[in-house]
Amino acid sequence: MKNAKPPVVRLLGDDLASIKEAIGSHLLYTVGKEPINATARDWFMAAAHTVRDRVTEHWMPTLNRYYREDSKRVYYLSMEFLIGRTLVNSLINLGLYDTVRQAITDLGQDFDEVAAWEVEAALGNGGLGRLAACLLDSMATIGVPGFGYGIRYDYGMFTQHVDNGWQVESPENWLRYGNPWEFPRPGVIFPVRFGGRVIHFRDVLGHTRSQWVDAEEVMAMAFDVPVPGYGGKVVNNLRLWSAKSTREFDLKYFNAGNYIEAVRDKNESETLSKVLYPSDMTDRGKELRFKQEYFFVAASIQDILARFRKSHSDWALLPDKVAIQLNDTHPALVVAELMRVLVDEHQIEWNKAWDLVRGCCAYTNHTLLPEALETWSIDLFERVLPRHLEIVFALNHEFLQSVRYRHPGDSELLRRVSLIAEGHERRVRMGHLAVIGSHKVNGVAAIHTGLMKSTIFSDFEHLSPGKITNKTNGVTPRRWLLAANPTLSALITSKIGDGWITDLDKLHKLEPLADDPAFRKAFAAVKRANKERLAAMLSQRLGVEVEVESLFDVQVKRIHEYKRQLLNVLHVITRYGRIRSNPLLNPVPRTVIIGGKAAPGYHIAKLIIKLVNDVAEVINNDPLVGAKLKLIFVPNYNVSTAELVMPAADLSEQISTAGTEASGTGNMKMSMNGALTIGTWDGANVEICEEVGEENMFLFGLSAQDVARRRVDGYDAVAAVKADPDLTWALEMIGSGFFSPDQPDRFRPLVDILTTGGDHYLLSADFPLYMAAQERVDQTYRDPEEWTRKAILNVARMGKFSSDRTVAEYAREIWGAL
Ligand code: 26V
Repeated sequence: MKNAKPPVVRLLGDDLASIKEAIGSHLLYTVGKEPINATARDWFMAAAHTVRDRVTEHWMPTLNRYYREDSKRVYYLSMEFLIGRTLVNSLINLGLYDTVRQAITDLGQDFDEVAAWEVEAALGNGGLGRLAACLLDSMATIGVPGFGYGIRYDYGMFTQHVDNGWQVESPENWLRYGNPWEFPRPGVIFPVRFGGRVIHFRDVLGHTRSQWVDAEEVMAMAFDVPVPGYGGKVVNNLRLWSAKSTREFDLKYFNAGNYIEAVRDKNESETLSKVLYPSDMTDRGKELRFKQEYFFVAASIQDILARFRKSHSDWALLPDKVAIQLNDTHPALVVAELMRVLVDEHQIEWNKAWDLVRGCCAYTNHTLLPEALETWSIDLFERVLPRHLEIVFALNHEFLQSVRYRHPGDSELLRRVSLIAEGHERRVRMGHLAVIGSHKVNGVAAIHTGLMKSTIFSDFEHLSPGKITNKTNGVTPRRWLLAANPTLSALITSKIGDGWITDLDKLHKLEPLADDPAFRKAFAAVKRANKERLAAMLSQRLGVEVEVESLFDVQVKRIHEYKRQLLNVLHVITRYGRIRSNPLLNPVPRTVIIGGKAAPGYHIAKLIIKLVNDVAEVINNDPLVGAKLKLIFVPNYNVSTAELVMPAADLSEQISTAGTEASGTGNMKMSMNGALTIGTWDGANVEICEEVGEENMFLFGLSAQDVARRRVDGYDAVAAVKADPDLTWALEMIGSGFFSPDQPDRFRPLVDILTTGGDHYLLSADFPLYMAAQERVDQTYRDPEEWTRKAILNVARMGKFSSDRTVAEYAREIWGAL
């Protein structure tokens, strides 16, 4: 009877009366309050627990079913999961949104206010972490047995304040009031070791064996977060590891009577999961970061293998039952760790172990930028993970032997593909380790995958043709359309039914409606309402009033030179100059909205934020300009802010230097919500264009090939600036201190980067083309019917960019799990 299917027992009611009663009970029994003294946060907690109970009812049966059916599990290993708030999303996925909203209202509370008390889970920097969250939603929705593994940081992404125009970071203690969505698992706890040394010996059979000894130990304790798919039937698991000092460690000190020392050291060993590194491209080489990577890799591998061993004794089955997806190289230590466990701890023969590792692992690359490609110094590696370094050396030796065999005499090739970069300091290349340890490697948009093959991994493409494949990113339409834009969703559903929610290609049915004036009117009204909603937030949070009739021109993303927020500002300044020099000009009124965080140590990015704010200060207070132009920096751009901003955008700015933005996902979110894109031939913009048609976008600028060619030929930035009077003037304004009279040379570094510094991201090369594209934007916006028609076609043709499609491709072509 072991395999008999147990009935799914549901004890909890989903009707209004049951929900009201449940919220009341949780308020009393879980929160410990009564309606008379409950705060909005208390009501949030009560509502969250009510929802969590109902999620949990499907969670255990899902996990039991995977066990019973011995399903192949997909493990998504990621240092980041940028989840955002959970309440509304879970309600929607469970089909309980209307009921719970009504229940809370009946209980005398404002639902939106209650929901706003949720502190978002910001365990990620940006695109990479948010993608992980979208893929989890889609895995649960389409029924892939997907398990996320990550770190439960005490401090996730910092909160950004703007003080006198400058970014100021403050730590976000998101767990302060407790996290209602997590289940602590004090019983699921694994040791993770660091340091020590390796001993080599011969076993009874005469085989050479290695053992890692004298290492320090930290414990990894699991916290589980249920992940409900749309429809609520499948609920997967996200397991986040938290560091705990070991018991032996506690006793050693306490018994010695050294209480204070013990507590101090205990805290130290628990720093591993304290804080997310807030820089998404740099901060390489930091020891704590390396330890964090190993910490979650070691814990996850123990957990994965323990689960496998519960139902299997034959190791050869591992790749049939376990798929491990490496989200960038951050978990690439999996390759060495899995080898170590299989060979050293389970005495599996080296070559067999290697086949198992490669059978399980696959690696996703998310950037080509050299400063973000991880390498670790041999010194650090050896000190922290001595046995792993031996394994890396051994793998490298074998790999290079195989290359040498196929390409005798090509020592340059060996040098290029080696896992070890030789320089003044030798370093382990984590990308190369991930590539050789995986059966598939993928990029996140067609152009990015193409560039991977022709640049950073070109040698591997020749050595193993077919290993590198493309999996274009997507976003979950549940959070980014259904939840974020209820009015547009209702309009869509009223016309084509609700099938689009799980089959986004169905949006195609909207196409004919682009030519229906009544539908256009309704669509435009929805956009206007969303702009009003955003305007209200801006007014309340920043005290600025914006004109809802104006074109909302939005660039929201991390602040990076390659993303070229500076190019956006140069356009704004040019526009300002034109308005000032011609007061009779009647331009299309614009509200330019910029939001994003800068890495705390990235001075140029912080200076760009200051520039945006200083320029805004001048323009927004110039009576000659009025509503014709406004510039607004939205502080603390995060998932919750994105949910307000995306539906309100008219124009989506995606203007990275071609070849630098791997995919972008904000581009998809805005297009899906009816914004037109002004963008470069970069990342997923290229594929969005293939879908929606070039006539429905404003693409401009150099191609990735043009960019590469200019850089090789040598680019004369000074000449490029001189050649363009608008650009010359805008830079002159910035450089002369017009926007910073209190400190005229404040922005000199920015001007220098674009001139004497050589303008690495080629802003000056694209500037005239960008201005021309902005001109086309204005002309189109002057014809509201035409604008709305294009906006509708954007929505109708975004089906490809559902993360359901992305996950289905991974499942079929990489994981073998659909
Ligand atoms: C690198 C590092 C370096 C060490 C310190 C911490 C850290 C954290 C993250 C990263 C890699 C960031 C790469 C990244 O976020 N790429 C973005 O991935 C998105 C999802 O695929 C994609 O849409 C964006 O275009 C891409 O920039």
